[in-house]
Amino acid sequence: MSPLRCSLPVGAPDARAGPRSGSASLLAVKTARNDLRNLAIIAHVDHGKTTLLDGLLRQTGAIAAHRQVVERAMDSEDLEKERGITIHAKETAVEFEGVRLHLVDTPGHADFGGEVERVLGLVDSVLLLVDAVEGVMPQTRFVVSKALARGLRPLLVINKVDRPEQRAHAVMDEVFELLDSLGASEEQLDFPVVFTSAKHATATRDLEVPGTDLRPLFETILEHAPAPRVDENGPLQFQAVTLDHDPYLGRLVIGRVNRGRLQRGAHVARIAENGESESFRITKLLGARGLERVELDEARAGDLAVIAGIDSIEVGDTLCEPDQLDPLPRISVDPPTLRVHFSPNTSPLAGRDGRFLTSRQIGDRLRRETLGNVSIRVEPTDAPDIFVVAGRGELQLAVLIETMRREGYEFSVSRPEIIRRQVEGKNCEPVEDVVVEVPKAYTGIVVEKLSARRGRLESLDHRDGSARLSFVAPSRGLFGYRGEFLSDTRGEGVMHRSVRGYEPWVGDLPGRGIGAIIATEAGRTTAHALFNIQQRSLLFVGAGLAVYEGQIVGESRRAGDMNVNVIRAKKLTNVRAAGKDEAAVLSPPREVAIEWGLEWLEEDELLEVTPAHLRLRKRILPANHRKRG
Ligand SMILES: Nc1nc2c(ncn2[C@@H]2O[C@H](COP(=O)(O)OP(=O)(O)OP(=O)(O)O)[C@@H](O)[C@H]2O)c(=O)[nH]1
Ligand SMILES: [Mg+2]
Repeated sequence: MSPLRCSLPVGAPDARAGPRSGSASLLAVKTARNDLRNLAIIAHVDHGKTTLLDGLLRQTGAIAAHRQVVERAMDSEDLEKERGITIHAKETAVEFEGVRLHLVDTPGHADFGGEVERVLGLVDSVLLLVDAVEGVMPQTRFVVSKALARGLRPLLVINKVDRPEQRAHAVMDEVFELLDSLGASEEQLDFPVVFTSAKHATATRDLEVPGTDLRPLFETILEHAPAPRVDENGPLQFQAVTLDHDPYLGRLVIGRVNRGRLQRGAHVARIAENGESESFRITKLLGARGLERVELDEARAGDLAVIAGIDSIEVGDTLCEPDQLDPLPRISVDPPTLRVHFSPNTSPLAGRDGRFLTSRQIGDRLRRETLGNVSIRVEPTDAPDIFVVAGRGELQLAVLIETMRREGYEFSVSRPEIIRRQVEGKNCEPVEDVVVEVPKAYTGIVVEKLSARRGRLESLDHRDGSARLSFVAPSRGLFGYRGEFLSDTRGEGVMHRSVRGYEPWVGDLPGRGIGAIIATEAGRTTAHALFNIQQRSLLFVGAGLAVYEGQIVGESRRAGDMNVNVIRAKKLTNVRAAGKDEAAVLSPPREVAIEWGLEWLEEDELLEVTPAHLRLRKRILPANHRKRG
C-alpha cells in the first residue's frame, strides 16, 4: 500500500489571494464600509444553502410574507428546478438594521466547484453550512480549502438541527478538525457558530434554546463578517465575475467594484485577457435587492454591481478609467479533470429535430460557453469538426449537453476520458474523495467493487445500522460505478464524490465488462424481435421506434458485443397468436440519460444527442466494417 501522493491538493493555497490587490492601491486610504457585508454561502451539496436564503429573504421582507410558499427561490433556472440543485452561483442582497448584506448562493455539487472558486473573489467572508446529520463531506473540504486559501474566515452554520438524528456538537468538532488539517490560522479556527433549521427559518446560538427566527444568524453576520475595507476615492477598478441573462435587459455582467466608483453614464475602459483595452459608456447599472434588480446611479467600492447592455465584457475583465488602466489578475480556477469530444451528428437519423447541426454552429456555441463559464475549456482538434470539451465532471458536461439540446443543437459526444498531468515529473491522474453511506449489510460489496476500481479505503465508521466508508479512488475508476452502486445497495446507498488532487497513474483498469446489443438494420423495432432479445439483455428501446444499423439498443448480460435484428416481424402464419401479447410482456426499456450514457460508453461508441432523442451508437455503423476494424 502506498498512500504516497504526488500531492497537488485541489485546495493548495493560492499565492494570488483574491483579486483585490492592484498597484495603485498601494498609496490608497482604505476605509471600512460599515453599511455593507459581502458573503458567500458555501457547503456540500444539499446541506441547505438555497433553503436558508429563502428564510433570509423572507425575514427581511424581500419575499413578501403573504406570497405563496416559494421553495429555493434562488434556484431560478429550469435545470436547477428540475434537478433540485443549484448549478450557477447567484447573488442577492437583503437589508438588516441598516446594513446591506450581499449574499452569494453557490452550488454544492463537486462538478460546479469552479462557480464557488470564482465568486469567492466577490466576498469578504463565507457562511460555511454543514448538515447537522451528515457532517463534513467531500465538498465541504473542497469549499473550505478554497475559502482558506483566500484568507477568508468562515462563520459556521450547522443546519438541519430540526432533524431528530442531528449531532451538531460532533459536527462542530469535525469542522474544527477539517480547518485545522487544512492549515487554518488561529483566527480562522476561532469561528463563530450558529445552529439553524433553514427549513423552519430559525437560528440559535445555543442549541438548548430553540430558535424562533433567523435573527441570531443576522446578528452573528453583523458581528463577525468583516465590512469591506476599500478605497472609495481612488480610480475605478471593477472586475467581471459572472454572467447572467435577463429577458428584457439581455446580457448581464456581475462583479465587484474593487476601488473607486462605477457611475451610470461614465466612460470606462475594459481590459481584456490579451491586455488590449476598449472604451465604452456604462448605460445601465443595477444592483440586486432581494429577488429583484434595481437601477443604480452609482456603485461604490465594495459593492457588487450588475452592468447591462454591454456585450463585450467577459468574465475576468477589469473595467478602469480610460486614462488609468490597472487590470486585476484574471480569475483562476482549478483545471478541468475530464474531457469529451463533441462532433456533428452523423447518424442516419440526424437533422430530424435539431436546428443547429453543423460543426461551425457547434463550435461557436461551445466557445460562447467558455466566455461565461470559467471552468469549461474548449479546444479544436486536428480534425476540423471535432472539439475537445474539458470540464470538472460528468454532471457539469451533462448540464452543458442538456442546455445545448434544449437550444436546438444536435451533436455526438464521445466517452469521457480523464486528463492526466505531470506532477513533480510523475504522470498523475485525478483522484477523488468518495464517501459512501450504506446499510451495514452492503459494506462488503462496496469495498469489493471499489477496491477493484483501485479505491483505497481510508476510514469506516458505523452509525446505527449504517456504515460510512471513505475512499480515495482514481476518477477513471469511478466511471460507470454509480449505476452499479445503486443496484448493489438496492437504491439505499448514497455516494458523494469530489476531486481531491492528483496521484500517480495506476495503470489500466478493466473496461465495461458487458457487451452492447447492436441493431443490424434500419427500420422500426418490433415487439416480436425485442421480446426474443430481452431474454438475454437489458433493452434501451421500446417497440415501434426508428433505429438504424449500428445503433446500440441494449446491454448484453455478458462480455462481447452482439449484433441483432430488432425490426424483424413475426411470420405471417403466426400473426393471430402474435404481437399484442409480446408487446404486453416487454419490460420497460432503460431510458438513455446523459450522465448514465456518458459513463456507459466505450471508446468505439458515441452518445447521439438531439433535442428530442438520446441514442447510443457505434462510431462505425456498418457491422461488416466494424468487424474488419
Ligand atoms: N430537515 C431539514 N431539511 C432541510 C433543511 N434545510 C434544507 N433542507 C432540505 O435539504 C434539501 C436540500 O436543500 P437545498 O437548499 O436545495 O440545499 P443546497 O445546499 O442549496 O443544495 P445545492 O445547491 O444543490 O448544493 C431540500 O430538500 C431541503 O428541503 C433543514 O434545516 N432541515
Ligand atoms: Mg442550492
